[in-house]
Amino acid sequence: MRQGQDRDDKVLKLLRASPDLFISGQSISNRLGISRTAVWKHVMALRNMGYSIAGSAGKGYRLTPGRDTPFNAVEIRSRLSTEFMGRKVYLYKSLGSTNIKAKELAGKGVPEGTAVIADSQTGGKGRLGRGWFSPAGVNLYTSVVLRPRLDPPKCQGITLMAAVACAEAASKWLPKKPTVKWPNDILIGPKKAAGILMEMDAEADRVNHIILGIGFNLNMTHDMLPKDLRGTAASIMEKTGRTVDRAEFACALYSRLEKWYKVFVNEGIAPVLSAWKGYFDMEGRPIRVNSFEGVVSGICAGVDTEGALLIRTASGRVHRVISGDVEIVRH
Ligand code: BT5
Repeated sequence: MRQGQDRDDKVLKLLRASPDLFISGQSISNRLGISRTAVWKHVMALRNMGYSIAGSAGKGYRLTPGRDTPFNAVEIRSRLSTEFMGRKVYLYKSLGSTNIKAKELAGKGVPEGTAVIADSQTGGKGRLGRGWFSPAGVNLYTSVVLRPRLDPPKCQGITLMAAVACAEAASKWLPKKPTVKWPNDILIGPKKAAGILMEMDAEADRVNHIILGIGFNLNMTHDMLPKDLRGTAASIMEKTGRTVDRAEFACALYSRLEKWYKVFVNEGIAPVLSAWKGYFDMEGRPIRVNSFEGVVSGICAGVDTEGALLIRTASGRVHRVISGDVEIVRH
């Protein structure tokens, strides 16, 4: 890391606050408590990242907002309004999996909320050994490190908490709110737009860390998809026709994650579940659930107070499922 690199985002933030206006080097230097030479170095670094910053002797510097904002850690930090979620962010051009990198960082003791982003993943992970299709330049693939002081079994609710955060963040870009599919999918219409993968490292009565991984399809187009996902995957841009600024989306997501994580840790799962139900439209519909105990078909009877899925079978018996895959049965 270049010395002082962590201030690039502060200079960017100041320049962005007055778009199309010149701010003098002296004023930036006074506001950030750094020398004018340091200001100049930050401006040079930002230009190298692709920002268009005009400099004029006697007037100072002016940021010309570009059509394509660079997708990098400085851009994210300059837009972030959270206390800890995403405050430390590592962005890579390509990774095997952001969950694996975040786990490695968690082992080194990084603070709670540390985030990893990859522009593309070569081995993006789904649940149970499945994969996550992660092409470059279009979507968000991120993992955050959490260290809740909760009993490990209680932490299952973190997947539902993340689903609420994802749905709430995406609602800002969508004409109609997305829906959630128990336990870890966000859907746009009937198609999957995001998946959540929570991995926990815990002892009997305490959590060492949780890696919360989220893949959100933002600007991916249908022709990019492999054949097996063509009928089932969707992206926000496909729905709206408008490109989603990935840095802006990442910041919106971290802000909702911080909000709902605090609610979950301080107040428990009840308020999270009541928000989650606002995005859940499967109740009363015929479903088939594949879990460790086998396949159960019936009518979705909602979720219980712990977030487990309930299915009423033809015999009238209600099954409770704590993990599994749900398929909506269409007649
Ligand atoms: C999930 O698993 O939905 C969890 C996906 C989590 C991905 C993120 S990306 C950042 C972080 N780092 C990682 O390595 N992973 C996390 P599951 O419920 O098992 O769903 C996986 C299934 O979704 C696959 O078998 C495909 O059918 C489908 N799928 C794969 N890629 C997709 C995509 N981009 N969009 C929609 N569906 C996809």
